[in-house]
Order: sequence, then C-alpha cells, then structure tokens
Amino acid sequence: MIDVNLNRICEALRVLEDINRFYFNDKNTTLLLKKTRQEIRSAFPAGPLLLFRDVDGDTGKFLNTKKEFDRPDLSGVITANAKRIQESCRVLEELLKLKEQRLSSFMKKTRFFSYELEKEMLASLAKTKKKLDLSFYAILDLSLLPPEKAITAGLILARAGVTMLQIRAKMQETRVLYETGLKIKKILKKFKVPFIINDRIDLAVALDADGVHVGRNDLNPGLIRTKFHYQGILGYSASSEKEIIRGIRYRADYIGLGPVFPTATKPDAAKPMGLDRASLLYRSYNPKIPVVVIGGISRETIPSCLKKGIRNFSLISALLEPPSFRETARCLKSLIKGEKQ
Ligand code: TZP
Ligand code: MG
Repeated sequence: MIDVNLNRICEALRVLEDINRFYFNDKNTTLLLKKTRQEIRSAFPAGPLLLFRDVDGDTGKFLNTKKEFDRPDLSGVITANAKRIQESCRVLEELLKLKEQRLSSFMKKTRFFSYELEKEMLASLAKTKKKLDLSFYAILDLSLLPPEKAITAGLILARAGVTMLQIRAKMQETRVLYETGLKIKKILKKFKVPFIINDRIDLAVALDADGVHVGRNDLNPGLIRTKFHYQGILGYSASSEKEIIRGIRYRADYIGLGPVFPTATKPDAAKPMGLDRASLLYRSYNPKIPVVVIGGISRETIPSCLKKGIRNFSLISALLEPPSFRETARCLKSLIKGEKQ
C-alpha cells in the first residue's frame, strides 16, 4: 500500500511539474515540485518497498472507471492529479500514524501543499484563457456573399474594428470553404481578430481557426470537447434559458442568444424572443458566461439594445446594408461603442 501510494503521489507530482514546465513556463513552481518529489523519494528508501511490490497480484490493477478518460481540457488533468496527490497523501498519513509519526506529518504537509498548488494552477490556467470581446461579432454568410467578396469583406471589417468574425456557409463546397477560410484567417491574424467557423468542427480544426460555433442541430459541444479534444473557442446558440444552461453544462465559452428580432437570414430560427426577454437573459448570464445577441441586429435596433444594457452584438445581414461595406461597418462600430451619430 505504501509503495503504490508513493508511486501515485510522485507520478501525479511529475504530471503537474511538466504542466508548469512546458505549459506555464513557470520555473519556480517546476523547481518546487521537483524538490518535493525528491524529498518524498528520499524519505522512503526504494529498496525495502520493492520487496513488497506485486503488480501481478494486484486486484485493483485495471479497475479504470470511464470517468478517468473524461478530461475535456487541461483543468481536468490538473484537478485529477491534484486529487490523486491529496488522496494518496491521506492514505499514507493514516498508515504512518501506526509507526512513523514524523513521516505521517510530512504527508499531511504535502497534502496541504497540493491543495494550494491545485488552486494556483487552476487560477494560472484561467488567466491564460483569453478574454473574449464579443462587442462587434460579424458573421459573413457565404450564401449572401460569394467567397471572393467575403475575403475583401473580412479585411474591411477587420479594419473597421470587428472584435470577432465568423464564416457561415450552409451550401458551399468544403474545398471552397477551406480555401476561402485560409485567406480570411491570414487577414484576421494581422488584426488579432479571432476567427470562428460555423457548424463545422472538421473545418475549424483543418483551418486552425480560433473557434467553432454550433447550435442544437450540430455536433454537441460536449462531444466536440471530449472526442475532438477541442481546446479552441466554443460558441453555442441558445434561444431560451434552458439552452443557455445547456451551453454552460457543455462548457461553451460563449452563448449566441437569439433571435432577438425577426430575421430573414435563418429561416429555421426559433420564434423571436423580443428585446425584453433577451435583455433579461443577457443581464442574468453575461459575463458569467459571455453572451452575444443575434437576430435582426442592425443600425435601427442597436440603440434600443444598448438602452437595455446589452453590449455584445452579432450580425449578418446588417453588414451588407448600403451605402458600402466600409461605411456601414464604421457606423455599426461607433453605434456599438455608444458614440452619438
Ligand atoms: N441565429 C439566430 S438568428 C440568426 C442566427 C444565425 C440569423 C441572424 O441574422 P441577421 O441577418 O443578423 O438577422
Ligand atoms: Mg449551426
């Protein structure tokens, strides 16, 4: 029991050490973990313990649970390994009370050390996750705009200050979408505007886009996180509170809430929820989970949304309104910023 628990502690420490070393580039914590591991190893000389090791006779050897493979992102790996240290320290702490008070206290100290370590690593991870700016989220719909025009539009919108851009294409051939996406991505990168792909996780991965946006008729975000090990930005469409909650459970990074107003762009959209309901939901959930409103958002409707406290807007057809892409985008940007027209 001692041998197994020692191995478990040192292995888990090593996992956390490597995350600090290669992911956070945190030299101090890496060193501290290395020292802790070495201290533990030297407190328990390996020789006598090896005499009791019996891998073949261990009845718990392959008792893996399904949960063990359910690690949708790095936070799951951090938590699982911190827990592994804590639980194994507790086992040793209890056993050693029988004979080795000093080592028992040492295990207790290590257990407390790992509680703090877990908290700090999760906080570091949260900091590395980029904060999303959804205030001006433009969607280029390739059924309203041919690919060549979409590429030019991407550049104009980036210059006008969109904070996120999505391409949406229900009918385009995959190859065309991929090639168009590559060009748009190159432009957006220069402006540091995140690039999101609608519906298609395969394209988002192939394009190395910043994220993917899905709705209830697409592959569900839970599957995208676990089966594709997807770490990018994940958006989820919601037309009700129930769907917002579902999005949170699925670990979506943001919610597209709508349609707020009637829209001709998405024929299969749910019934418009109206501004009162949308603003209520927006205020209840944003920024716990960032929410962006969609559906009928335009120069005409933005001011009333602002009055209700909404600050994040996603739009499709309003981007194409006259007089020109450039003028319309600039006008929308200053409206969203609350500048007087
Ligand atoms: N999801 C809910 S409404 C909508 C989508 C994709 C369409 C929004 O288009 P528009 O032209 O901005 O109303
Ligand atoms: Mg969809």
